[in-house]
Amino acid sequence: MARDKPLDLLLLHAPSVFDFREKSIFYGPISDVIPSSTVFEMYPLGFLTILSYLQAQGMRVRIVNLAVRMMKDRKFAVRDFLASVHPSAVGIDLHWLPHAHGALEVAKLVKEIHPDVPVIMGGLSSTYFHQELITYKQVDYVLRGDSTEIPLHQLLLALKNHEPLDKIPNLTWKQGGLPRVNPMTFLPPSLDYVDLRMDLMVEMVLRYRDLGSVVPFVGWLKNPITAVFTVKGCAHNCATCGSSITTCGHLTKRIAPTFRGPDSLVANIVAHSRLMRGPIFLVGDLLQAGTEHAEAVLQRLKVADVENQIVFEFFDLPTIDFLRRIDASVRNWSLELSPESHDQKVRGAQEGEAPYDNQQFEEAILEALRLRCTRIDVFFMIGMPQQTYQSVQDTAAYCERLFEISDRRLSCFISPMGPFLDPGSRIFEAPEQFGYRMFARSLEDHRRLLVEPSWERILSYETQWMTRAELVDATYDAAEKLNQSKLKHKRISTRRGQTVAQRIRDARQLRARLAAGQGEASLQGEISKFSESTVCDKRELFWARHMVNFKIFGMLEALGRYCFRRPKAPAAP
Ligand code: B12
Ligand code: SF4
Repeated sequence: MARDKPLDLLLLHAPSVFDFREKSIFYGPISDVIPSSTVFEMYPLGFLTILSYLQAQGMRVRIVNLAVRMMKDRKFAVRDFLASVHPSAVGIDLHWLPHAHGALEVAKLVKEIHPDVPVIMGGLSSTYFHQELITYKQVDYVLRGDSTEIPLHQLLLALKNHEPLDKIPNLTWKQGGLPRVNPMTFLPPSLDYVDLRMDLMVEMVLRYRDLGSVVPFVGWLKNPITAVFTVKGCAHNCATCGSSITTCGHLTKRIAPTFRGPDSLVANIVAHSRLMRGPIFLVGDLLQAGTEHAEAVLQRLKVADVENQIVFEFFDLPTIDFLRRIDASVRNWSLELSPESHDQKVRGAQEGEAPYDNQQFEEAILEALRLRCTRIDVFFMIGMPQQTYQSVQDTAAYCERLFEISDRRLSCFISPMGPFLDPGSRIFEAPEQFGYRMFARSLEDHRRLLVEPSWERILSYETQWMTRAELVDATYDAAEKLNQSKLKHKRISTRRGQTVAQRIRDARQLRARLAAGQGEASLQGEISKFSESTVCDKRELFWARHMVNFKIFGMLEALGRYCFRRPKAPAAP
């Protein structure tokens, strides 16, 4: 068998807490309204843009989702796996702060096993904490910014050719053991040079005979939702967000959002639709770029006429007219809306000023339901400024009102903001000013919090309106109310509703046992079941399944490209 080209970059995604399989930590419902679990096993979309870009430059890249492999196979030994691969460089994402523990532990293992292989970290949290991150022995390089494909390529070439590193933009590194911070000069003005190529995922599966390493989250093969990013940065200024306009101005130096061109965006949607039938999520509010831009996207979508469901999210409320335009252009569409609270005061404190009131919100919902919109998911959050326990319960009651005025296509979700405040968000930078008290500031503080025994103690903040204990109470009480409303209005089956209700009761009991000082060891193995599907059943997040989720013809095309272009490699361990 022909020997495969050497691996230029191995991209690793760590679990949130490295040894989660041995620990008994009661994480709570912190991941109930996202597809991944409390292990936060989803890797950044940026892994796929890095893969696409570097591969187009002739480099070989492999993505290994260690978190998924560890979840799927309790015996999967990370050390043995790492010893079996021989990449020229290793990249690890510390994009989301909840990976502060796992990402650093994986980096440590890589360094132990391959002391001469450079370890490169990247992502938004790496960017925020780059000065601290570079002081860890296991970290050689940190690439800052929200777009790293090109600087990463430059870095890999420079390392290969033993060239100087002082001109590589956005790089934090070490020279003679001392930290060096190169200026942050790379900020692409357009996003059309990168793509999210799913066919390369198929190729990776074939090349390494390894499906488990590529899937974005456990359960993805049954619910293959995919995403297309439309923007970097944001025009909004939500106080808790680590990617708001204020935060980006400091962190990534992006003072205004940059939008992906309509041609590139729709071409990417079409490419996804050739491979799979699942919904395609447009990450970011198209209207942020103005109606002309959004219209241009809709026109192209109309021509493309893909059969997949297209999921639109809006940060502001779309106008009635724009909803009608979507309906006229896309045959299968749904909406994600995040008013965060029903309470104008809270919404105003979170977003600077409340962008719309409940009446306008309801009008938009009713119009979407009058049209062909197949699904509306409405998200609310707990832990915002000015938000009291009572306000959270009133939000749950407001969900009941939404159920009353709508039909089964609409569902509501409520979840706590956590486990951490986003680094660099306006609240993170000035907690007292917003009425917050923080329990962690540095990367190391957050790393330590992650291994506390319960989510009440893992939460990195409390507010002058709710202590950590009250945030937990508010969550379970609101979740109970919402679950009852969902049952009453037939948003979920009786069985599902009863299971969620039981899980909430169990989680409360577990909390009481932990508070009573019962050793964590006595709870070994029990805890994970109290941390999932408590505030809602995770399956509510997913779309109706297809008989066959993937398209045979598209897969064969990818297979053909792989067979005729590439030599075969030995199977992955
Ligand atoms: C879409 C999105 C999601 C999607 C997932 C998308 C995904 N797989 O990446 C969903 C909804 C599932 C999600 C979940 C979560 N999210 Co989110 N998400 C976003 C959002 C809105 C857009 C991200 C995006 O489109 N990026 C574009 C892609 C192409 O770029 P990228 O992935 O960032 O990668 C580039 C760089 O970051 C960097 N990079 C990243 N990794 C690496 C690794 C290396 C080695 C290198 C060199 C570079 C590098 O280079 C990449 C290529 O240029 C941002 C906010 C925003 N407007 O940015 C929040 C955001 C990133 N999410 C955030 C959070 C907190 C979360 C959750 C922890 C929330 C929770 N408690 O559930 C979870 C974590 C999920 C998990 N890992 O399992 C925070 C992060 C704050 C922080 N610093 O920790 C953000 C900033 C804002 C927010 N509050 O939502 N999220
Ligand atoms: S939370 Fe607010 S600031 Fe952050 S990406 Fe969403 S709309 Fe923009």
